[in-house]
Amino acid sequence: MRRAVVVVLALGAVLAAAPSAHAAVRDYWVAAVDVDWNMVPNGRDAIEDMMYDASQTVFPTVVYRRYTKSWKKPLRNSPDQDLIPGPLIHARVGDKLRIHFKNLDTAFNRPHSMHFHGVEYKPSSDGAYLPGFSGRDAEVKPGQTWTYKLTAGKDSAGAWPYHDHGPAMDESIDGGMFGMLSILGRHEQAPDREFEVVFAPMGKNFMTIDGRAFVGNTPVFRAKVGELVQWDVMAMGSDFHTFHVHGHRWVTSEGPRDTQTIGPAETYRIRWREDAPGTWLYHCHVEDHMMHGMIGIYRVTK
Ligand SMILES: [Cu+2]
Repeated sequence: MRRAVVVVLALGAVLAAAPSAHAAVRDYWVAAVDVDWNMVPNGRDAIEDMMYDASQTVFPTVVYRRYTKSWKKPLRNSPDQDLIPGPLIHARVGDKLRIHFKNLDTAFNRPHSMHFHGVEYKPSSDGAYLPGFSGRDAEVKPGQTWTYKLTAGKDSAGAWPYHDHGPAMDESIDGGMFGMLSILGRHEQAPDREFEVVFAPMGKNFMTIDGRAFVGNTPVFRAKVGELVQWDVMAMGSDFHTFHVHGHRWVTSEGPRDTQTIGPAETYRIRWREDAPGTWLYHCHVEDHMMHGMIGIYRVTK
């Protein structure tokens, strides 16, 4: 009798771990929210030993924030990260996504939208403003809502950008209205750790990762030896970047790399089985970008 219970429990665990055979419908509740964002909360460039005043590092802007159903309560944008990039939207190939968007921007009072890369949708879920052609999906006015209906297709596995494509797209992207979709294959193993790295220039003088500049402000990513780690890398803005991680290599279609170029709205997903304990740096290897803040710490413990 007891043995039968154990078998049933074990089977239950296997079923829970395996991806569902049936495609899911995943609902995300997202809002455009105005915030005062600080790019350098500790006021310091630790490597150059320079200090910054809040008047140089804080600016008012609009960002995407995740909410509970019907926008009742704010949520963290992802379990591990809650900086400038909007909610990390997860799906598997075959899933349908319903992204319920509300514009809560009262500071700038601009219409906003969400435009998604890498997934299938009808024109009414494109979110791109074109005077005379686009509809309400492309200019959701303050206080209004729109639901974007997306499908993760056979060629949708990977990391993808989303961003404001409304009438104020340029200001919005400069200010951080972007985020990522993270899509796994139908039966692909999920990583143990997922790190979101978004390279973007901000303000007049800063080059940020996830909206933060300089070691001590940018995200500290953590993993343990043996874990499957995944880096979702993206660039937004008008610059190209070269993503580099110390002490590690990864395999691309052109062979092993430890530095890889990424341009505006491009994305890639890098994976490795972690085997190198220590405190490492990750950064953009464009020297000028690194000096202006695009650098952070990666901690691997045994
Ligand atoms: Cu760069």
